[in-house]
Amino acid sequence: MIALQNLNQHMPQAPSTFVDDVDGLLQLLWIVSGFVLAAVVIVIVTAMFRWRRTSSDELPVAEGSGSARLQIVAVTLFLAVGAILFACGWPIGLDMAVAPANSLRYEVTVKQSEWRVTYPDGSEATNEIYVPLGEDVRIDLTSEDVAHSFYVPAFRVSQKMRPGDTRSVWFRATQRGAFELHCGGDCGVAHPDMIGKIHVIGPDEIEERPWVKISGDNAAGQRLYMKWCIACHTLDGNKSVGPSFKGLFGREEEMKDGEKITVDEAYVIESIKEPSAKIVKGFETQPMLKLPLDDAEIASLVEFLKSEELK
Ligand code: HEC
Ligand SMILES: [Cu+2]
Repeated sequence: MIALQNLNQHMPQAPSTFVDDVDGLLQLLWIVSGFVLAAVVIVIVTAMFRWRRTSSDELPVAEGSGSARLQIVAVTLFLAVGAILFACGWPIGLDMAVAPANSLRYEVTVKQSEWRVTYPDGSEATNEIYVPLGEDVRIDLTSEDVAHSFYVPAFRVSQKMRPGDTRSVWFRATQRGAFELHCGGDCGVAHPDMIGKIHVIGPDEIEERPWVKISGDNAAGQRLYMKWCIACHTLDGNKSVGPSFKGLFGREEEMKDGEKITVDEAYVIESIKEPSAKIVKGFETQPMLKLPLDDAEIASLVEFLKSEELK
């Protein structure tokens, strides 16, 4: 049991109503498998010593001399264990498969490498899905290219999707925070970039529609940010792989070689076009890569980076 508890600590924390059920089932499987493993090993080791062939003229045991009763007991026991596991898993599987009728309806359309979400009110966003705490959320999933899988490890939720076929998944989040959304299917070269976020916020906060800010005046730039930069740059002032974009314009910074600069348009454009030209001090270890953006795209990114929300 101690080992099991340790194992649990390595699993993601418990922020949806499915977590206890799914983890309980997993623990049961560990325990049952443990017993089966122990039983098999004991039988093998005992047999090795007890029924060892001791002399070369000892004949093998004749066929048909086994115990029919033992076989019946063993088969019944395994069937019973199987039936118990099935009985424990079935209601959980059913619960996860069928969304409650009055769930909030979201739609997510996927292609490499973005998750496009349509909110219950019809507005749209990319890669960031805001859901209200404590409410049932149903997400209808479709793919535009290949098979993917909507996988939120922290919620114990995963659902495959294929082009031309709508599947759905549901959950009720029980903890505020941002949880990672991954593609659970090995869908191709862009697979590792298919990372989104599920933001769990209060039902009152969701009325402010935080995702709509994302598609305001600088929608084009925001979308490019979501697509190319979000993995390494935050908008909230926190350091990520690279410096945050919060308060970027006008910021005074020191470069790796000690040079001091003030962030302006020319510097930002250079940072995007020639990332290695100037390296910010403290960010030397993981370089930024050159991204395939054209001048128009860079211009809309710059507009977005200058916008009011980021001051
Ligand atoms: C793979 C991670 C990664 C991605 C993706 C990425 N960057 Fe960076 N970026 C960095 C790192 C690391 C630095 C700091 C080192 C440097 O200056 O090159 C940086 C620095 C910058 C700077 C200078 C910041 C400052 O405080 O001086 C700008 C501007 C910038 N990136 C813009 C972008 C834009 C725009 C995108 C998306 C189109 C983007 N980056 C995508 C890693 C990344
Ligand atoms: Cu995928």
